[in-house]
Amino acid sequence: MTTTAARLADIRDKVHSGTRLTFDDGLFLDRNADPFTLGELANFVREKKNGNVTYYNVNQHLNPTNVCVYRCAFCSFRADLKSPSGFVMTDEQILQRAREASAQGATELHIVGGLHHLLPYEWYLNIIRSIHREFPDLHLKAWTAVEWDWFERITKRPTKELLAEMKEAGLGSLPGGGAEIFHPEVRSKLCDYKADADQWLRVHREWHELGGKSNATMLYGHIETAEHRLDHMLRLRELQDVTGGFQTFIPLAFHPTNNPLGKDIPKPSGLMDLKVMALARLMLDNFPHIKAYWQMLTVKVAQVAQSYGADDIDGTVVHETIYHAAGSDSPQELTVRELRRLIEEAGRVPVERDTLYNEVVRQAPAEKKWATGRKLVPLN
Ligand code: V47
Ligand code: SF4
Repeated sequence: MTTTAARLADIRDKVHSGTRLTFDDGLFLDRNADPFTLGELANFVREKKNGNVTYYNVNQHLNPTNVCVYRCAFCSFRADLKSPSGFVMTDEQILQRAREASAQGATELHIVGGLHHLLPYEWYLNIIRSIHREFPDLHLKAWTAVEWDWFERITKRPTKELLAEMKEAGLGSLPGGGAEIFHPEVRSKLCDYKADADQWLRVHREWHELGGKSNATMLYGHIETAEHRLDHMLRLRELQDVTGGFQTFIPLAFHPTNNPLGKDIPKPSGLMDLKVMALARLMLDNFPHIKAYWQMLTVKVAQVAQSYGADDIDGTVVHETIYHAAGSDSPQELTVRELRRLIEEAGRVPVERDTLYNEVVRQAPAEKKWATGRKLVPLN
């Protein structure tokens, strides 16, 4: 047996016996394992944790403003304060979106946006309070750790106090955005001024300490190396060992259109998407779920990813703007029927979940509501 084959056999044994992989194991796999082997190993873990199920949810995205004080090099969504493309939604527009989501059977509203130069923290708090008051059944997954760090900067109040206050007002969970790549070698080039790795991790730790759940992301396929990706995942794994508050890890493929970073960098290939997905499943042994976010991976790769470690495909997602600004050619929404069909086609059993991974059992299928007055969007 060659040294490479022996090392791979050793890692295979570790995976099969549930032994945690090290940074060096991950690096070895990243450099040496072929896609079939990676898929086989990740699928073993995926099926051990989640059987044959692929989760989806019925959700909508709400981005109340795109005006942002930061200038992340990868961002195609932000606008300057005085830019004609900048927007701030009115209270009524925001409530109208929540009304629309609720009427269409959504269980979750995913709310994130820019860090506006002038809007006070109370504006963000009021969004949560007013939506929750009118639609208490809608789970509000809102504000990334970068936004929480911003709230601390503008209020001079500790994030834990703000998190507790917003929880009281109706906040349901935290989304995983803003993580990008934690390692300072890369982070300083992507987004030098916003919350750093320690601040991002602290906000999630505090939220977990308050009894909340959250997600984590990683933006890959730009200037980072395999070492940076592994470092990122291991920092998350370490916090998860302490709190257990993360639900899902979501690798986000870099989209290069309309942003400074994308000038000389192509979109990551489908094979890279699958490799990152598989390594995430293998390294993050304490994360219950890995999500293949179809909006950014494309429907086709998200389907294949169900055999490369992923057990979640996200939701019906209406009004997605962050990826579409950056060149995503995925459809803006999928109906429940389409989502279920593509999961079944991938050989998995579709299960609708709420944000906290409770199964949603509906009297009338959500697709009936979705079909009303809506055009079915063909799969790409
Ligand atoms: O933090 C921005 C990323 C994130 C680009 O928690 C880009 O369930 C690629 O976090 N190319 C926001 N990525 C989206 C996000 C998310 C998405 C789906 C589900 C969940 C969840 C969270 O989008 C940002 C940033 O990392 N992003 N621009 C771009 N050009
Ligand atoms: Fe602002 Fe977020 Fe875009 Fe960075 S990624 S510029 S923080 S909107």
